[in-house]
Amino acid sequence: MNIMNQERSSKLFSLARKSIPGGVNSPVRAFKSVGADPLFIKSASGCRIIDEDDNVFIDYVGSWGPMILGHCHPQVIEAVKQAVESGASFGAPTEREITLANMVIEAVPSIEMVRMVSSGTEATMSAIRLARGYTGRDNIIKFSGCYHGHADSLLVKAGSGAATFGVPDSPGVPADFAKHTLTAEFNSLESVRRLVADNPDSIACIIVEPIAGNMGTIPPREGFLEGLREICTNEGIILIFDEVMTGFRVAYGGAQELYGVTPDMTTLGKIIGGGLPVGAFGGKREIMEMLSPSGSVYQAGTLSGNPLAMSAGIATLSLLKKPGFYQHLEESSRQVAEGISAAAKLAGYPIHATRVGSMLCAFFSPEAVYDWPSAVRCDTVAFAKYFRAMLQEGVYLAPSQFETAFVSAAHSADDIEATIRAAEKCFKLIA
Ligand code: KE4
Repeated sequence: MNIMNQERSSKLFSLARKSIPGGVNSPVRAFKSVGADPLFIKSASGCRIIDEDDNVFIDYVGSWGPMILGHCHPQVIEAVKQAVESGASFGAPTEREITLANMVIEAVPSIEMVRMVSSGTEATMSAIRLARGYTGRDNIIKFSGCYHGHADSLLVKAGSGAATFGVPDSPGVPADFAKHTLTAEFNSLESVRRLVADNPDSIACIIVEPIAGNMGTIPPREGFLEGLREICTNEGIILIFDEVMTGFRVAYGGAQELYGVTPDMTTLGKIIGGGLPVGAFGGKREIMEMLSPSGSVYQAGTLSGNPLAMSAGIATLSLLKKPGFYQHLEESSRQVAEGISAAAKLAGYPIHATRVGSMLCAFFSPEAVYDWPSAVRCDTVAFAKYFRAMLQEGVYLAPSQFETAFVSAAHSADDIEATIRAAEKCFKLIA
């Protein structure tokens, strides 16, 4: 196996660590969990990224989800170029914001009104505040292994033992704050029912990734989402689908279209910005109109609805709307997933493979993975070895067992073939 040259990336990484904590602007990029130094990327096109040492990779991270069209789609580039020539930001309302808002509302029927922000974290943080303001309740329920960004109320892990209250999952989160976040198990309605029974009339919302994408890719079990819907309806709890990752990814109308379950609020991000910083949260009109300035729940943002990001989002969604887009993506994603599973089987290495649309994951575990406790039993050392070997073979996977791989419309049959050949070599290495 050729050992690729990483000289310039290594030099840049040591430079970066002098001025940026950990040398990166988001922790997972540091490649810490896969025992390697990060590659510094200088350009990308289609499904390929090129690092500072001119190594070329087939990219399955896609900027963690936004690049569903592939990198540098000409129509997205052109839209952003045109927008920036008229001004980068005004801090005033623009027509583009109405256009993208209406595209989102048309795509996702449960969204009657939507507010644009600049990240998924802002979207979930604001949606939770709005749910608390609308219900007058303080507690929220999230799920182990689900990630909704880094707002204080979401950096919380399940309380120890039988304690239902959350405890901080990061220094800097006050215990008084964390105690309002209750943690259930993904795919376990029983764990939700227990928390609701133990905390009557005090839960403002349940926030869930309808397809968990931040502990690897874990689909909802039959009846799980429907059960959450029923509990929320019966208890007056706001059901928030965090579709920052799944929105416009698994269907044009997101996971709620795929599974036919309607939340009260939805958070979005990633794809709706086409690679530029965007988040959004939306839902029922009566809830959304409680937001300032029409209502009393405060939320704001200097660059919310930024014209460049709106332009990239409008161009992206216009292309996703085209007939046949998701059918094509489904077929190529199926080929990638089946090819990687066959490669593991050929090498005699047991994996548990999951896929929903163009979100996929190979769990390095001989047993089924359906929640955080089963995900955390994966062999992360073996995954790290596989990741490094795939990198050497020119395939850029997410640098963590607990992430999702994304297929884009730009992944060709040849790219998929090359990926599968690489997987065959790499699984043999670790078997
Ligand atoms: P951002 O604040 O990173 O834009 O979005 C937070 C977020 C919210 N909800 C879901 C379902 C998400 O997946 C995310 C962010 N996803 C991670 C990737 N697993 C972002 C990558 C990173 O943190 O660098």
